[in-house]
Amino acid sequence: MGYSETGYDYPDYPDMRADFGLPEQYYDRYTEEDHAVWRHLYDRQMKLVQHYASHDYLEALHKLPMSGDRIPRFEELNEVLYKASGWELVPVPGLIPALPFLTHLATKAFPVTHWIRPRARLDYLQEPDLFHDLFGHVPLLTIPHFANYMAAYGCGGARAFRMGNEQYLTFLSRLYWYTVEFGLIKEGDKIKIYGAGILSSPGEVVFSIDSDSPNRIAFNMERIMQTDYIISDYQQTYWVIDSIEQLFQETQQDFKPIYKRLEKSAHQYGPAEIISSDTVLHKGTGSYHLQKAG
Ligand code: HBI
Ligand code: FE
Repeated sequence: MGYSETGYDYPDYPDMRADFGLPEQYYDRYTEEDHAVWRHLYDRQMKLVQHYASHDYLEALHKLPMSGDRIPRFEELNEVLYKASGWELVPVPGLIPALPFLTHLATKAFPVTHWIRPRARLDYLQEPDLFHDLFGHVPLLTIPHFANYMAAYGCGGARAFRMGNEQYLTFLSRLYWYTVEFGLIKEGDKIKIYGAGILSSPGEVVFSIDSDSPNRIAFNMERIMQTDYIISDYQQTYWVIDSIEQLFQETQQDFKPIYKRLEKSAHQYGPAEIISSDTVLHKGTGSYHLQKAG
């Protein structure tokens, strides 16, 4: 069953905790085919990220016990991760409700889907799998500034949840989407990738950096909070930060006045829109026509 439109029921996981965490990774349940899929995805992405990923990400990736041989063991990753930033991985059945997800982040735990996609779904899947979470998200969690951004995001998200206004969670999920999942970062005169959704996708690694089609705009938190995003295709706009530290600094303020201001302005920008106050680094041609990914 798993995540469905009606909610998050996981009858196949009777030992799942109330926080949607699982007691273990079930490492022995991985088949040779699962390990072969991991090898295929890892080798394919490693060829790409060497050139396109941020220096921070690459440096962090090489410090982790993660290779193309076999699916990594969470307990081995946790040893390095906990020493580096105080974080650890929590095995989960897949997508979990926003509040438990945010609460895990707030307590320095990253929910990682324990299953890996089947070969038939190599290029596209609706929800995060083991490869997306481990290869895309985990390396940056070894970097304190980024890990602290993620914990602050979780705290802010749980606080927004308490405020009881759906719109505040929408503002935050846009911020998460355009940074943690699809964020770009300046490195000298180049633009590189740090977003997990891009780093774990073969096509979007090249598209987000080399294609003329999407906009690339300097990071602006309140603008991002008002900007819709696309779920099942490449992004039409990428937001570019100056540094991971900049991202962390943005969270060191009370978001409540920001929510109130944005709620009043009720502005909502489309995914490809550019407005006069944007610092546009690249104005996209829009030549890539959205196709519903398989
Ligand atoms: N659950 N396992 C998992 N992984 C996610 O990335 C995730 C989630 N639940 C909710 C969610 N992301 C988003 O709604 C965040 O913006 C909170
Ligand atoms: Fe993700």
